[in-house]
This record gives sequence, structure tokens and C-alpha cells, in this order.
Amino acid sequence: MTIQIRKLDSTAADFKTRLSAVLAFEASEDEAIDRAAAQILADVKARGDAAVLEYTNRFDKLDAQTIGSLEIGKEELQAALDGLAPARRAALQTAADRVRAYHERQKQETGGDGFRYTEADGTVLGQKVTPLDRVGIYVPGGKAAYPSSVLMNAIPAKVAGVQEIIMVVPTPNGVKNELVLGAASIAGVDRVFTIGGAQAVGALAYGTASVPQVDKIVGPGNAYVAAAKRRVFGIVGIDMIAGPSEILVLCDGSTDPDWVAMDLFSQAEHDELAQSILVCPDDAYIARVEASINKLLDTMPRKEVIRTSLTNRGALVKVRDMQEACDIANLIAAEHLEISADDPQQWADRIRHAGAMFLGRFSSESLGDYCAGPNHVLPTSRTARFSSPLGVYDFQKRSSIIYVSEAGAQTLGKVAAELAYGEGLQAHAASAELRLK
Ligand code: HSO
Ligand code: ZN
Repeated sequence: MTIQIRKLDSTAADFKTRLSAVLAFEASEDEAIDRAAAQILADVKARGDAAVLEYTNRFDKLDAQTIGSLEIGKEELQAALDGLAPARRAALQTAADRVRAYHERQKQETGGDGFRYTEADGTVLGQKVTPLDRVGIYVPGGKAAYPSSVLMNAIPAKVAGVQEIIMVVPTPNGVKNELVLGAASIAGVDRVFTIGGAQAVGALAYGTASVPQVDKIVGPGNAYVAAAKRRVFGIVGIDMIAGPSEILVLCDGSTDPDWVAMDLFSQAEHDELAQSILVCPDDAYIARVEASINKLLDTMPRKEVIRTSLTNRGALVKVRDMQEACDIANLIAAEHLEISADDPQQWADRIRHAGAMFLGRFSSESLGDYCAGPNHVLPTSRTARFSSPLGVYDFQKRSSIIYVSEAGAQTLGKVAAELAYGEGLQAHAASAELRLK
């Protein structure tokens, strides 16, 4: 059965409308789910461990007596790592090393220590950068559990200098994912609790007798977890709420069409809502990619997921030229952008909005998912217009430093007092004026 993917042509009168229809995506905010999450959070806040234990036993079909018994010790994490097949362990280690090396650069670039400058009268101004004290990482259980995401969330926190990383991961029916635990060990996660859902988010946000309160919660989860994270935001920090995965391939028509087809599959296989789009100036080439898609689909174990996402959200877009392809890429602001072309840099120079750019034929997006080095937690659903990949900066914060010299207090005091009177704030004015000679 051939697969029906939408085809668009940028010269058609209704192109803009059709493109908007392809891109339209509303994260469903289910009220019932939100209410359930709110109720679980309130219960965890009120009853702590006892509530977390009840929900965990009920939802994950466990029979635990204490939350303490749901903690996985360092030795067990190490044992999980030791138990992995050697090739898998080596790959995990290489990936972790490369992700760490990349994020070390990011730390230097974002100013690990902040800045400081001195004015002529001796006044010193600056900015001090400090890591968060304690961070919680949510890792989904079951089919969406990605060890690579453990590395991508934990390593930047570690590089930033976070003192304690607490991971939570549900284990439905008590089944543990050894690769996830091995990844936690390699990434340097400090403590792991096998709890999940809104109850785990609540435990991390409020703290319980057994689970320490964290300062920020990162990592993807199901709709209940997303609802709970939205609700605890403000008590703790949260990362972005990730939408379905996306890939946009800009191709000049000279890459092996099988490669491009497989790159589109690679994100389409994540889930039914994932989005894969090809933009190309060459009609005949688009037809060849389509033929590859139809040829290769049946060989994929996850072909039904791929078929659904390509049919419902995929598109093959014919454009006038590569310049126009870049304009469309900026409009789409995709999570992942592949520029599969000769001399990709000339096109990359025109791109302003993309979570991550993969330049040239050999840079498949899947390499970035695992081991190239940059983070795979990226802005989705067009949020690359205003946000960035998860990074070291997400685990750091800044404090302003103000040292005013005696001479500085004379000049600044007059300015401040003047403005304070303007705002009708007498004490502010006096506080500045008392220091005037
Ligand atoms: N492509 C996903 C990350 C991932 N892929 C994990 C495979 N494993 C983020 O959009
Ligand atoms: Zn992926």
C-alpha cells in the first residue's frame, strides 16, 4: 500500500494556507488530565511520602512498603552499567564523553564565572554565575525511555556544577531499564528513585521525607507529567514542555534519495504526531524520495507509526530554489533542520530559526540524537523562534554584583534621589541622600 504524503508547491495560489495547515499543531491540554495532576500534587504536598507511595503502588502495580525501598543505590547503577553488552557500554561511554566535551565549550562560552568591571571612581559592577544546587531529572518509563535523553539532561547539569542530580523513573510492574540505569551511572546522576508521574513531579517540587526538594525539574514525560510540571513552575524551575519531534530536510536534489527517506523516517518513528518535511527545488528528485519512502517503509519495524505520522503531518514541498527553501525553513523554525546540499554553509548562513542545523549529506539527524555532542533536547513546535537547545546555561543562574565607592555614592546618590522623589518614595531618596557628603 503506497503512502499518501501531502505535496505542496510554493508557486500555487493556496501555498501559504496549505503550509499553515501542515504546521498547525495544538498541544492538547486536556482538562481532565490537568485536574487529576492537580489533585495528585495537592495530595503529595499534604501527605508527602505516604501519598507518593500509594500512587506509585497503584499506577505502577508495585507493592513497596517505603519510598526508601524505591531508591536505587550507586552500586546497583554501577552493576547495571557493568552488565551491559560491551559494545553498548562502549557506545554509551563515547556518547557521554562527546556530549560532555561539547558542553564544556558551552560553559566557557557562556562565561563560567561571569564578568566584572571598574568605573573611574572605583565603583565595581559585575555579574556572578552560580550553578543550581539540586536538579531533578524526569525519565519516562516504558516505550519512551531513552538512555540518550538521560545523558542529554544530566551531563549539562553536571558540567554547570550542579551539586546533586536526582533522577526519577517509573518502573511499571517493577521492570527496570538497565540501559537507562547505566546511562545514569555514566552521566554522574547522584540518586535515582523509581517513581514517576505527577506524584514524582510533586515529590521533587515540594520535597518529602525521602525525596529531597530540587530547584528545577527537567526532562520529558507523558501528559500527566507535563501538566504537573506546568503547575509546579514558580515553586521550582522547569525546562521547556517538549512537543512531538520534527525534522525538516532542505535538499538540493543531489543526495541519495534513500538517505533522505530514512532521515524523514527517523523522526517519524518517534510517535504518530511527529513531523517530517522535505523541501526541495527539484520535482523529479522529490518523486525519487517518494519512491524510496514507499520502497523502504515495509522494512521498518515501526512502519505503522511512521505511516501515520507521514500521512497526517508529513509533507513534500517543491520550491523555486534553495533561497526560497531557506525562507520556508525560517518560517517553520524546525526542531531539526538538515541541509543536505553541496556547500551547505551558504544556505546555513541564511537560516535564523532552527533548534539544531545538520550541515551536509553526511550529517544525519540521528547522529545528533545520540553522539555528535550538541544537546538533543531542542525547541519544538516553532519555539526555535525564541528559545534554544537545553544547555549548561539552563543549570546556571546569575546574580548582579554592585560595589559603590564613596565617590560613586555622591554621583549615583543624586540621580537616585531625584528619581525616587519622582516616584514618591521618600525612604529611597533619603537612603541615597544620607550617604552624600
Ligand atoms: N530525536 C529526539 C531524541 C531522541 N532520538 C532520543 C532518539 N532517541 C528529540 O527530538
Ligand atoms: Zn530521535
